[in-house]
Amino acid sequence: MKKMSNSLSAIILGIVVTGMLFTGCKPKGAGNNAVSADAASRVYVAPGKYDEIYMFTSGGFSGQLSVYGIPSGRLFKVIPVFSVDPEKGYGFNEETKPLLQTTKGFIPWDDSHHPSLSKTDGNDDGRWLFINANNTPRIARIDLKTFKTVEILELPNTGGNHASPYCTENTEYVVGASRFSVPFDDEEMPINSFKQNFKGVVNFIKVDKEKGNMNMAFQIDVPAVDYDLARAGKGVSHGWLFFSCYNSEQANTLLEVNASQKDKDFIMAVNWKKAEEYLAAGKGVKKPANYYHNLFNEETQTARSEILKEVTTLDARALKDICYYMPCPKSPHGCDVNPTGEYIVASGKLAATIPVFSFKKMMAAIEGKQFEGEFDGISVLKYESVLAGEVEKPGLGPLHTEFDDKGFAYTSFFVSSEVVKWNVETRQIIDRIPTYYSIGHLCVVQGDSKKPFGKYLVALNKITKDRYLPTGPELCQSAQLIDISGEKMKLLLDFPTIGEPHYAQMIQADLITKNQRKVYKLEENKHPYFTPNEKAAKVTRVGNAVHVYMTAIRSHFYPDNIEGVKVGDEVYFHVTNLAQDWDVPHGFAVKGAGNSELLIMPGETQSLKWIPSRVGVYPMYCTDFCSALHQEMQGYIRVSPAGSNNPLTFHTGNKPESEKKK
Ligand code: RUQ
Ligand code: CUA
Repeated sequence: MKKMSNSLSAIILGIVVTGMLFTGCKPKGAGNNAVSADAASRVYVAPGKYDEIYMFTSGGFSGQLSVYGIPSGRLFKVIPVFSVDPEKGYGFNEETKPLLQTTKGFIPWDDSHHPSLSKTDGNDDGRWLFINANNTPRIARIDLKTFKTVEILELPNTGGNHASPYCTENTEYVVGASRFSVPFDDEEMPINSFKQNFKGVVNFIKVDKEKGNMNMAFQIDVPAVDYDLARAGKGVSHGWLFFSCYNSEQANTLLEVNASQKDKDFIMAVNWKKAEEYLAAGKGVKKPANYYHNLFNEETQTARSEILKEVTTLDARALKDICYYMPCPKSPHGCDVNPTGEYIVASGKLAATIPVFSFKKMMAAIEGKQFEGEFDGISVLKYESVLAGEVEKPGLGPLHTEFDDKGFAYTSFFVSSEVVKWNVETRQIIDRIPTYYSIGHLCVVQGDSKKPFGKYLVALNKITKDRYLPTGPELCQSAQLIDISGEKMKLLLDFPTIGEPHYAQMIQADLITKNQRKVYKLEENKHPYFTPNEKAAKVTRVGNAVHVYMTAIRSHFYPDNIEGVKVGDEVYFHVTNLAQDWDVPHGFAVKGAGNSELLIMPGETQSLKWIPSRVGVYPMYCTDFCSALHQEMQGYIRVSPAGSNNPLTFHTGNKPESEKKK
């Protein structure tokens, strides 16, 4: 979005708002005086008290997800998802490396945009959170019992998984669609044959009701345009999905001009229940594909990758009643569905109004064949026949809309830097509040569910300018907390975010806290290198592979002296944390190791691979301050020359293990 801002500005400056320098524009009323008098007390969470709300914020180009408390704006945690994280050993320890495997190899980074909480009956159930990788198309699942990434599924034949990952009403599916239509994976052809050869794809990923495991159910082949954002229908529109798309010009170069030619692009309505019927009737075609499914097993505490070779596809051009296009003014971005499921709000970035579509009218228009024609084999409904009405003169550069529980919608305006509150039924504007500066997404607590909690809204801003102490050329991204409990919106708090906060989801805290896991029980640990107690600790050698079955407990490792390792050995430290108390992790690090530390939760086992390249005596130690004698939690590994005959010995305390046994 940050990059888009330049091109967007060129167009908007040229054709809409001459003279308005939008990236630097300071909305009226900017400054501290815009904050209401009781703001401090509204966001103050006294020491030892809990926040009322969790906010899960995407890290954008950091590839991660961060967890905040609301209303305080306190940062609790950064959960690594698509990017490696040495702080947690994520992508460095042997257990999590498979999560980042793809058909393009091990990928240590991605760009993640849209967190999506799992739903039951259209409401956030606090079980899992899904998030998309935009660059190398994948969807990840985070388990909210542990706040860990436990699954990543690659999406085949997809470019730029941006319209993703949106959950249907009961998390039957999460979906992801091509933002960059492409030829199939591993096919190359002239780029200017886009119109003839490139393909758009919508992925439907089935989610297991009990475990949450993802499975590629099917793909729908759709025309090659840029699918941007999506929402599932709910209530009356349950069974449908709505995708915004731009570039119906099907341009493949200079999109800022070439994809802004037409007056209208589309919202694509997808009848996924119908798609299921066609699949059951055998209309799916199995096609070869190539993609990774990486799953973390809670029992073995280890991720495994499987490579999948097939995908079932449905052709939207042949199966006419799965997909319909609704014309939508000027490069729509956000596509949001209100709590009843009746209204679909589409925000055209370059449009002067916000169209609100009616699901009821859409169904009647389909029934009555109110088509204005076809686009690339897909029926296009008549704009007037599906429109409930338009919000007139709402602001400049509308992007995203969320809802409260009182029938109001809140739309973000990137160019005019504001949030606008309007009535969903009458489409009258009720209030507007400036944001500092250039808001992208916004979120309301449970604001995409059937039951929003209309107390807070967070504006997720792209540009910070003068709001914080400067930090060199790059300033932090910023969130702003807004009170939406009354008729007038009130600014309460600014707080910085980690990475670019594309989207966030907020949820009432008790829906998450009731499921928290505090420790991993030792008796349930099925890790293949689990060491249940110090007596079971050992060091084994098979060829040049040395496996250290190690334990950690306050405040020592067992063993803490190891000899007989040789240069060029592949040493694996499999460290089990024997603690069974909440919040007692141990860390583990070895001098010169080319990866990261381990950070091992109570009852967990993690493995660090180390190939010593030089002779020496190498200290190792605990990196997480775990007790008064944490600093003493240390040891040594002696590394001898490659051909040496030093036997493998290990111990903690004075007697070497070899002597104790005598
Ligand atoms: S997109 S605002 Cu993924 Cu709107 Cu960023
Ligand atoms: Cu264990 Cu510090």
